[in-house]
Amino acid sequence: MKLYGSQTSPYVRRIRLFLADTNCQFIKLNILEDADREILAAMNPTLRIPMLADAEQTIFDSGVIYRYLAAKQEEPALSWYQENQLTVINAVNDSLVMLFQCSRSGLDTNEDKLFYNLQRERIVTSLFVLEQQAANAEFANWRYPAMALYSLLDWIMFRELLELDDYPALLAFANQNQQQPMVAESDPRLG
Ligand SMILES: N[C@@H](CCC(=O)N[C@@H](CS)C(=O)NCC(=O)O)C(=O)O
Repeated sequence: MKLYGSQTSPYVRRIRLFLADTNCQFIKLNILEDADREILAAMNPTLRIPMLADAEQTIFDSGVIYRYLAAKQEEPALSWYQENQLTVINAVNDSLVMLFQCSRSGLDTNEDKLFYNLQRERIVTSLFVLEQQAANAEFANWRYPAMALYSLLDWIMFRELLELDDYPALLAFANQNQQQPMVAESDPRLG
């Protein structure tokens, strides 16, 4: 099996954390660089990472890759509640990726514009719920939702996208999981 992605992507990292105990090969791509972009385009028309190549199949989208791997490893399925947790984590992640790309395009995302306001509002409402859930120790087990949350939080800190001081339970969760398998090797700061 080969996982394609970047060192910095939080979507790639959650899969790397899930695959920590396997010998899946990690192929590092810089998707903004021509040669790697050709590999990306040949494998995934959505032009996003991660992608997983296994035998004849290529699977894309981290959520689908997770379900594929979980089925292969005979992991118990996530509950609907955990699926909702992932949706909330993804909502924050997607909005932050979009704002980050806007910033990188030279746009001022602090402007009072509908698009920016909608993303900021979603980020706040979603992080509020994740904070409550972390305070209730709902991410105490190092399973896929916790891995996805950890990858998001550490990416937020790495890119300095948000001040997390208003979310003490999320910060505590991030601190408590720094020693988990594959966390050090998948640190976006190594990218
Ligand atoms: N829903 C996708 C989102 C993946 C995603 O947004 N990946 C980002 C990197 S963090 C990406 O490839 N962005 C490229 C682009 O937006 O053009 C998943 O869960 O895999």
